[in-house]
Amino acid sequence: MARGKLILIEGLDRTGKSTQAAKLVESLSNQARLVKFPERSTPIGKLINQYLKESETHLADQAIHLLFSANRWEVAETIKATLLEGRDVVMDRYVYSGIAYSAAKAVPGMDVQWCAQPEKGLLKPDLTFFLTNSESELRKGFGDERYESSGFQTKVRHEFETIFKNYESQDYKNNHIVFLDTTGKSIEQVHTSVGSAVEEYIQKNSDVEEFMYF
Ligand code: NYM
Ligand code: MG
Repeated sequence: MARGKLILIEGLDRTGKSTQAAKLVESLSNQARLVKFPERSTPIGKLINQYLKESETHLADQAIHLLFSANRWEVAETIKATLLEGRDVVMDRYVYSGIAYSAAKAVPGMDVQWCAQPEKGLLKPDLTFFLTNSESELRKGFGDERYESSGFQTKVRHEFETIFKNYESQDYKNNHIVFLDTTGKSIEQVHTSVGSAVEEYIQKNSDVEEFMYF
């Protein structure tokens, strides 16, 4: 039996990631599984949730970065097991969010390389969507979680762009990335674009069995 595909939906806050990830999972046939990061229900996830929700919860920037990464490692084994069962896994955020949000803080020493280090060895997605929306930073109604301000989002967008600019380099070999601007598009329109890219990828790569790692 062929292994399932690991599909990632990435992007800034409020670009429609969670909606699209949920719709994609629904449309895939083989009991696909949705995994959202941060996974807030685990012991580390609860700490992350508290940090995001309560501005008085202080954690060093390095510490919270490592917790976000550890949260991925907490779930890593079950993701691989699900793929080996032949089921697809759709992730809502992953390594790239981890790097972009932390690097955007511009803490001395915490550059992209530093931020990427604890992610080494995690499974690389087979297919990554990067959602942008030119209105997302301007939109009203950002929640009141940490990081949810237009000033910080602009910095995060910068970091995402720097990360993905090098996507044709060795690091990104065999790593398929689809850039999707959702500005002015309906949920259904975006879903159709995502769905057809996934279908095309699966048709062309049905025989890919080996895993890729960061
Ligand atoms: N976030 C998410 C990080 O800073 N690092 C990470 O590794 C991940 C996965 O958490 N503003 C940030 C981005 C979001 C926040 O995510 C919560 P969401 O998708 O809004 O629940
Ligand atoms: Mg959010």
